[in-house]
Amino acid sequence: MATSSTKKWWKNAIIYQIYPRSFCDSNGDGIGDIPGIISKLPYLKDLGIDAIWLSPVYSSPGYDNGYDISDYKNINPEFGTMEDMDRLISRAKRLGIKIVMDLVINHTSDEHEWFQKALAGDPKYRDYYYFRDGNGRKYPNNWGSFFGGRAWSKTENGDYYLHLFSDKQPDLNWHNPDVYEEMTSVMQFWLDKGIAGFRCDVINVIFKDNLEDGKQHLALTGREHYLNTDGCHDLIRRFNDDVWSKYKTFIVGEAVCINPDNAKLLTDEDRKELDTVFFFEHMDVDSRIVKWFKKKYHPSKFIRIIDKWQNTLEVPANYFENHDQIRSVNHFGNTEKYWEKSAKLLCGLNLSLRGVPFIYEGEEIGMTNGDFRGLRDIKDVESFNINQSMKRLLLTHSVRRKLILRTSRDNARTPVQWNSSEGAGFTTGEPWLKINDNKSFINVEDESKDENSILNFYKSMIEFRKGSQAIQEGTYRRVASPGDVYIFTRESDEERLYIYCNLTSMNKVVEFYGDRIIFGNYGEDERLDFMLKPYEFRIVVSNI
Ligand code: TEU
Ligand code: CA
Repeated sequence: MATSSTKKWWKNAIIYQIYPRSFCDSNGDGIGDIPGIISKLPYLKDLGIDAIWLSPVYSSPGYDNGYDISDYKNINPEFGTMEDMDRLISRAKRLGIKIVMDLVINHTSDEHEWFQKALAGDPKYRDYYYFRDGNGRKYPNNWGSFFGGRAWSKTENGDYYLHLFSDKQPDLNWHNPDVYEEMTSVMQFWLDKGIAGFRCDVINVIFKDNLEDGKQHLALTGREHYLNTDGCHDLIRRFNDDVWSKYKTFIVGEAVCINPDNAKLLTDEDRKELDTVFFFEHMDVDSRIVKWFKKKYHPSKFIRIIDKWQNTLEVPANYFENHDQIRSVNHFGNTEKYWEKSAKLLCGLNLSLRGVPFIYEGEEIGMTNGDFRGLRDIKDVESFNINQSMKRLLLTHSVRRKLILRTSRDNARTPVQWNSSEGAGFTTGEPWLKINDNKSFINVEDESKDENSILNFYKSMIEFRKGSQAIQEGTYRRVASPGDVYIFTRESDEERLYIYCNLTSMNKVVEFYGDRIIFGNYGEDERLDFMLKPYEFRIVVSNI
């Protein structure tokens, strides 16, 4: 077993994701920024997290809110300056908080100098991307984009370039060794500044085997030519060998459409690729192929998926929400009758599973989906493109409105609610995205004062996890129970914990094990000995 000095710092870390645009605005322009983040570091310290995953702050025209990068070694002026960034890194370091940056290397912005030079005809830079002619056909191949529509757009010269995401995000050609040199230099640049690792955006699609037509697929025609290719594994191993292993990094890959076998290959310690991956299967539990078409959510299925991944990965990256998903309390909880209890249950579950838990900004106060008045309030490029695709399918406005409002990524991107004032303490100006009306009672200031709030539940649960060897390092085992109640053990040499999660809004009779309840979201006077109440979470200890 590793000693404490050789043990990897991230194995017991709790990581908090910041989506900079929506976190805290320091200068009243309605857009969150780096000085805003710095001002909230004491809050994050007090919450008890160990590291921040910072969504992109690099120079960007912002068509995909920073996931379209135009200069990897500079800061978007909307977010601040390089001095601000250096200050964020050093202030966070003083508080013992590490910073993990987003690394978006599948594509650049079309406004990146490389793409601009490529468009101007410079052969060196044309080979950084995929330019092809239509060959007399309408498109070079039949691939689809993640954001709907085709994966190719036409340039002014009449040829096409590949983009798996929006047309403002041309894909890089990872067959070109110059691209490798450029990007490893970017990684080094930031690691030398003292950042602690990367969250690698869509890492398992970066290497395209070939550009042949793909099998027809409802959303992602072509994917067999770029998902989890051998070339991708090779590249990651080289990143690790040439750069990451020289620093004490934590590398988490966002792995789209990933199954357990592929995830194991990406994260197997001996293969020296990634430390862990974000999987999507639990997020898609209620989707029909694409997330726009929903089906009923069954907690039993959700539990089976989480259990499967607990048993798949050496160190699972656990999360219930992020900037691409709807709010977890809407997704897996009940915002009508059990908003508080279900938000606390999700906190308890996330923080008692095996692995590295991620908390997304606002999740710790139980923030809910956006209360958008209509499609005009939605800003996300994905929603925009999907709306266009749905128009082509002749869906009516009211159908498109319904489908998009309940699934749009903007649901998780509404500004963080710091207090109940008009700008929610997020901004003194006009916010870039509508602030939820429920800031009146869902906000940091009020929840800090209420000892039974969701925020204070997060704080105690984080503290509990930090003090528990069983949760931090123990084994995991699911215990037989009714399908929509999740019971599992976490066990160390000293103790066995039984974790109970009732993921429904009904009372559930279950078998109780263990000796003593040591944590829960129902108070002693509300609890029942023979069953779990709606969304009840309990930790019971049994001494061994
Ligand atoms: O997301 C990749 C990804 O799979 C999502 O686009 C997903 O398909 C969609 O959000 C489901 O609604 C990453 C980033 O997290 C996302 O914000 C970026 O837009 C995308 O890559 C492109 O960089
Ligand atoms: Ca600002």
